[in-house]
Amino acid sequence: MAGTERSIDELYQDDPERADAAVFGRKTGVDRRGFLGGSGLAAMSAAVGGAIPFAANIPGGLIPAALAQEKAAPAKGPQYLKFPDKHEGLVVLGDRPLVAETPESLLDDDTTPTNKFFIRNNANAPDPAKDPDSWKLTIDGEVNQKLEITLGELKKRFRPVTRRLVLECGGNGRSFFTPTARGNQWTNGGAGCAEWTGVRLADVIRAAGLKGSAVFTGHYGIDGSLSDPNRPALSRGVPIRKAIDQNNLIVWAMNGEPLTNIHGGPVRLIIPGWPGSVSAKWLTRIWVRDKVHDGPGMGGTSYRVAIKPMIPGGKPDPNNFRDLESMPVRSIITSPANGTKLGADVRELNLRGAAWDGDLSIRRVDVSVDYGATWRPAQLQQAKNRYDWRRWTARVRVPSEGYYEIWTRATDQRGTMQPHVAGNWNPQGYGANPMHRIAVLIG
Ligand SMILES: Nc1nc2c(c(=O)[nH]1)N[C@H]1C(S)=C(S)[C@@H](COP(=O)(O)O)O[C@H]1N2
Ligand SMILES: [Mo]
Repeated sequence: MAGTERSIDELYQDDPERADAAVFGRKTGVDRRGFLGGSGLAAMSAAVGGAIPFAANIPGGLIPAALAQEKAAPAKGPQYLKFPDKHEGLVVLGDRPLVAETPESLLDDDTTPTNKFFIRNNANAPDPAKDPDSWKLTIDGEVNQKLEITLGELKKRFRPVTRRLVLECGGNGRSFFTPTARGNQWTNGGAGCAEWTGVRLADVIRAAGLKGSAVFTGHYGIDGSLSDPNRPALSRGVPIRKAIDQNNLIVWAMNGEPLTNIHGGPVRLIIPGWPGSVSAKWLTRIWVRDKVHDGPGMGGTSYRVAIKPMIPGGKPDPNNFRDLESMPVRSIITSPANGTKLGADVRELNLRGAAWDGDLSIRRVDVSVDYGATWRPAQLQQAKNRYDWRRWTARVRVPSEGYYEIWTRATDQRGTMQPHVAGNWNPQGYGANPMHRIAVLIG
């Protein structure tokens, strides 16, 4: 089936109307030979294995969730991660450098366990530190007093706090772009929400003292780039106004355990709400700059989105980009899993999920079982602290057996809602946050 699904994806990219005709047989006067045997809805329902009670509502040009193969998955199917102490359900998006995502259904814990947490390396991870407490950190540049401190001293000198914070890759959702954008083809699993323990970045910056000339930070880890080990794999930063936010932490523990090497141990930054790439792992230096930082991963089209919408797939105008700062609003269904089959007599589904939104907070989450014709509110759990995600639950009824899609969409404080499809296409694929859809078969 994988081959067929890929061609459906391609056909939807090329010509959504013709693709609809091929799948559903909706239009007359177009080639109906189709991918599903040419008899329209009957073939579609045969392919999904049941009647489609809300078939009339299926929006044109949208690949049915049951057929939408993750672009992340190579033709031979998803590759599962084999890595010490990691869950075998994580999906590998790249092996050199190692990148692995967490399928939505593995994000069903209130706090994401470390073994299920996604991995994003831009180069090879360094060897584990032998003596974590002697690890050295430097804060220099536009500061009154350069600060050189070991991790051991950092733990004693500043007040430790523990917070549950979402960490999300800037490219999360990239696979939903049409045409395909360059980079790891994340679905929604380049995100997790763990308990992080460390000290406030703001306290450490204050101890060094900012000069009036301070504009930006530049973050450094010890991992060298794959092509040139003397150059950092990645070095991004944030404007000072974000750097001094009380919610940013320099952490040494994740979920109550010493930070593991793969997640940047012994010490890393967590700058919640912004692309994960500013949360440097294996942190050695914070360089306070008198201008916008220009390390690898800054400028060009890296971690940047179009200011004026560009033609999808078109040639980028270098002047039309700005850094992606706050991550967009997103919600996911974490239970049931996509593709779940339930007994013929089931009429009620208990749904669970999560929602989060960069620097803003979530106003509401709604779910639909009829392709968005009607929506019902989900019940939101309290956040533990700022930048925590909101867990949600919902109970929905379905009228009969058959094939359903469950949709979720979150709305932020300002009323901004997740779109039906990824918008504001950009060459490296940032900011894709379409509604999450899963396929469920009853009977
Ligand atoms: N030193 C260093 N820090 C890094 C990276 C890296 O490659 N090297 N990757 C960044 C990116 S792009 C992301 S999304 C997060 C991923 O953190 P994780 O692997 O702990 O999930 O770390 C960030 N910090
Ligand atoms: Mo990332």
